[in-house]
Amino acid sequence: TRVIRQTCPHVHVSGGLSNISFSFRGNNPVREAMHSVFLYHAIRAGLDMAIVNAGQLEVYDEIPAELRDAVEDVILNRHSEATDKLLELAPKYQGDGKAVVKEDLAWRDLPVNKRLEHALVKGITDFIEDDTEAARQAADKPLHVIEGPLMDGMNVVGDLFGEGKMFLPQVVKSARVMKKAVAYLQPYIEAEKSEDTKSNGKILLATVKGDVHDIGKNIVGVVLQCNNFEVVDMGVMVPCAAILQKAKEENVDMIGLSGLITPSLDEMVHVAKEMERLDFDLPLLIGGATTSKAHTAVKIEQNYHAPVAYVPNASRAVGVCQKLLNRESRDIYAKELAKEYDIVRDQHARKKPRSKPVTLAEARANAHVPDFSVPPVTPNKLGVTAVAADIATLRKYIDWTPFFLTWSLAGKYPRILTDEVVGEQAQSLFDDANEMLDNLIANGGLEAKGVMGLFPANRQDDDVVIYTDESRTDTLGVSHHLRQQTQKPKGANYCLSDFVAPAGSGIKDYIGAFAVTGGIGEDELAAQYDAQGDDYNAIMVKAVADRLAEAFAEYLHERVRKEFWGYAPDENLDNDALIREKYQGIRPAPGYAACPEHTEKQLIWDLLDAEKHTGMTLTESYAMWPGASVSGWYFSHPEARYFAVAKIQPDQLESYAERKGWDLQTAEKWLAPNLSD
Ligand code: B12
Repeated sequence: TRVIRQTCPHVHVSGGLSNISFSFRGNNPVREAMHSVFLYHAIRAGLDMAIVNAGQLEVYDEIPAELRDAVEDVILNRHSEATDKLLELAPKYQGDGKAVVKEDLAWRDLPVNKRLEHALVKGITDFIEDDTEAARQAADKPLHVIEGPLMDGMNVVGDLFGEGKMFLPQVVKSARVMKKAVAYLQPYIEAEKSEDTKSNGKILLATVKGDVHDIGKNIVGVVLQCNNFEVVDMGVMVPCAAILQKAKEENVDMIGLSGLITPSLDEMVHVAKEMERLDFDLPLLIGGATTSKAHTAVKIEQNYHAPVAYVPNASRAVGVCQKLLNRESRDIYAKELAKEYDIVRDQHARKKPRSKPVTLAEARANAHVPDFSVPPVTPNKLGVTAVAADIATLRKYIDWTPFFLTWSLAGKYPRILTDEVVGEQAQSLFDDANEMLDNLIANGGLEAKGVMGLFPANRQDDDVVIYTDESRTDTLGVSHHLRQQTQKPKGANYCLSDFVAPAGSGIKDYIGAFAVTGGIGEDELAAQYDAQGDDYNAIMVKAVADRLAEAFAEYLHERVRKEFWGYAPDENLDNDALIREKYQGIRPAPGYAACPEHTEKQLIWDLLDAEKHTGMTLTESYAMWPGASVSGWYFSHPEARYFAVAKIQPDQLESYAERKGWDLQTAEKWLAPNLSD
């Protein structure tokens, strides 16, 4: 690895780790020790990524010295008898790693500081109050327990995470232990009215105005706290002025912004411009699913003189924050960033579209023309229907794969549970999520609500006119769509409206709309967990609510096909087939690639009276509250399919603006992600 990195500095190195320990299958303690030792040395030599079971990794410093030496001799090929020695030693450590850990309470005999460190590293809450009390009695002041052994323990966690020796769910569990200890000490600290603790630095985190998503931000907050940063978390939908005022009040060292949907990108640009206008000099961190290095370089960074760092994930956040804290390293890092962004901007400017643009007229002439010889099925239940669903029902419709991604564990469910690399960690998370679902079903706390509507409709150019009734004379609303605008030598230039029969054709067609949430009560539950210092479950409840929202969308779509619209009454698919979309029809969601323009959700709200039926609301950026929500359209035609609109041209921008009744500037704002810069 070192030679590769030295010879080809821009080359990255990755590899599957388990291969090195294959001959020790059945002996997990030895395998885990081999993985940890290999990672420890390989990361130092420049390894960028390894494929490894995060739950099957011993912490390097905690491998018994005898075993570590023997493993190191083999991995580093330190002498000719290394293999024989390890083979000799291995049976001593034979046994199920899990059972060993469970039974081994030897750490309880360690001095209290070491017990606290062990509990933090291993995420064990069982004895934390007793140990914290013991540490408090031994300390001069309760605050010293935090500043001393607890911070020391968290520094170990932070270092291990930074070195790739611990993984995200483990770190979030460590944070829970820390918070429990701090909560235990709080009354004693307050009684003494002692001063604040000293941290590495203070970071303000906020999800920008108009956006409601906070799982990613909260994960970043936990990871930063584990590295002894003080986090001022302002929550979601935070206006720029409030962020900047708080930053001053709290005298923070940097500001971190988060956002999930594209309208949040503009808000981030606004915050950067305001920081410049108001003479701020704090570094600005940019993160969240919709952000990117390219957007940060092209749209944000140039508006603000101080460092602006795009941070792709939580594990990168610590390193970036550390570099930005100290003036000297900040200046060096700022130069690196500036250089990197110059390159990104240059690449962006020179980027040519993969296929040539066509005019809107040409694209329309190459529209998809579905076969309407079989007339569309008339829905069994036209109009608006509120639909309730209990969590026990929705649970059966959950697609679990994205749940693991939320926790940075990659792999497809159910295979991920037995995966050689991440299996154990995935199983443990899965068990925790199911325990939470059992609790929610038994005790309530989280509610799912939904509404759907089916309406007479016909296509009018690229839009779909939705009628009040079958007479098709009065318009209830117009659903606006965008058409693909690049050359398609082999296929059509798709637009969602293509899948609806045109007005004037005499064909009676229909469209559906839906809005569902799995998150009524999620904010309150998360706040309760937060108040108990339990970040792990605060994040877990939102991750579970997100799954329920998507499950609800799946469940409702099935009922629409079989019952409410009834165009596929005999459909009989299991959850796996549903996840693989083996059914007729689609349910594109505004914001996704086939209908990327977010304001269209307002029409869905108006058509369905969604707020009245579900309590769901839209923010000024058209994010839905609660966060765990999905909305979209139903198209029933057998040829209906998903596609990406991608970049559009000025003629379509103008046409869309006119159809929406917008000026060009407004159209440019909402269609920004689909316009060439
Ligand atoms: C799961 C998911 C959902 C879940 C909820 C996700 C959630 N609560 O975060 C549900 C099903 C509810 C959902 C709904 C919707 N979604 Co969605 N969703 C996703 C998906 C598949 C994964 C997102 C995720 O959970 N990632 C895991 C979390 C942990 O990662 P993260 O939030 O990015 O955070 C990490 C980093 O970004 C970073 N980070 C985050 N914040 C910060 C802040 C700082 C300061 C720093 C340093 C770092 C940092 O660190 C975090 C941890 O590593 C993405 C696609 C994708 N692959 O990203 C689409 C995606 C985010 N969704 C999208 C859309 C459009 C929607 C909907 C509008 C669709 C609709 N009409 O219903 C709704 C909006 C919901 C609402 N309430 O308004 C778009 C958003 C972009 C856009 N076009 O606007 C995406 C990108 C899909 C796409 N390709 O178009 N979605």
